[in-house]
Amino acid sequence: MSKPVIITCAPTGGIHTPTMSAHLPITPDEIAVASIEAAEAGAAIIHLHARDPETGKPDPSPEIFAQFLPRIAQATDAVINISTGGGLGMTREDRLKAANAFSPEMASLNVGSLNFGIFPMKKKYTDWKHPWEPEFLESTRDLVFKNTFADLEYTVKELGQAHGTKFEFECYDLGHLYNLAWLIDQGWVKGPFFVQMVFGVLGGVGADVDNLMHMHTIADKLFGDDYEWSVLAAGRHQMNFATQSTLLGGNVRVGLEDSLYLGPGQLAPSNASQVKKIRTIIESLGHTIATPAEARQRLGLKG
Ligand code: KMH
Ligand code: ZN
Repeated sequence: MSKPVIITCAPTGGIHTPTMSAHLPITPDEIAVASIEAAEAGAAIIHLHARDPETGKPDPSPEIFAQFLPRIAQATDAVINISTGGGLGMTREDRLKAANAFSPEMASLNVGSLNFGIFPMKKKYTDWKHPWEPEFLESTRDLVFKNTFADLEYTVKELGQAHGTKFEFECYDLGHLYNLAWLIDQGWVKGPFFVQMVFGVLGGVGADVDNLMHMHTIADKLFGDDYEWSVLAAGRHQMNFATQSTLLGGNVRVGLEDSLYLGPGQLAPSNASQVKKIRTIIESLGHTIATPAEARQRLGLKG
């Protein structure tokens, strides 16, 4: 019998923009409500970014996080995971500000640099709500999502060692698994490791199930029994890949950060709708979902 599936929900992110969906949570109130609903629907971990409430632009200010984190913590038992990916163009100090301020149980760590092409999305939209949106998407044509070895060292020492925060290690390609193995070899991070494999980002590994199988095989070789793995896939691949992960004994991530859709041509009306959908799939395949307490125990979180 395989272990209960840990569902992570990422309600807003720093990639999709307000014009793309009216259901994308932007304000602290919207992010709080979306997170609470997602937790009630079965998400054990909530992966969080903040946005400027006026423009919807990704914003790393702890003052904005402070307007929704306590509400989520008060209303749910879900594990709070603060992104250190932030938004493209933020400095590494910006990216760590909120996690440093709130010392969460978990934070994301992007385990390598990559091109992060969001500009193809621009083609689908014409009537922009804010001028920053098309400019931001276009800027990704010539931007690297920078996560150098120095950045990785800084983050694991600043958060992992100083706060006891554990990481959602986001791996967008095979080489990123080896970067994580390098961090382990340095003695800077301790297991169990939570490896979030990311498929279908332009610049990262494609959403092909052979890639998933191979990354899983290599992660098994590198991390043995000392890791939990999870899968997220961008856009239309989201549910398919979450299902494949479930079938292979992995965990899943959904949320409007990764896909705005619930099904083909159907915008997701909420984050909870995606959590409910993957939960139904998981349970109909004969699996169960993990509670936050089970996730904490399996991932070795400080609680
Ligand atoms: N949007 C995901 C593909 C982060 O926040 O650290 C990447 C992500 C990055 O979740
Ligand atoms: Zn994120």
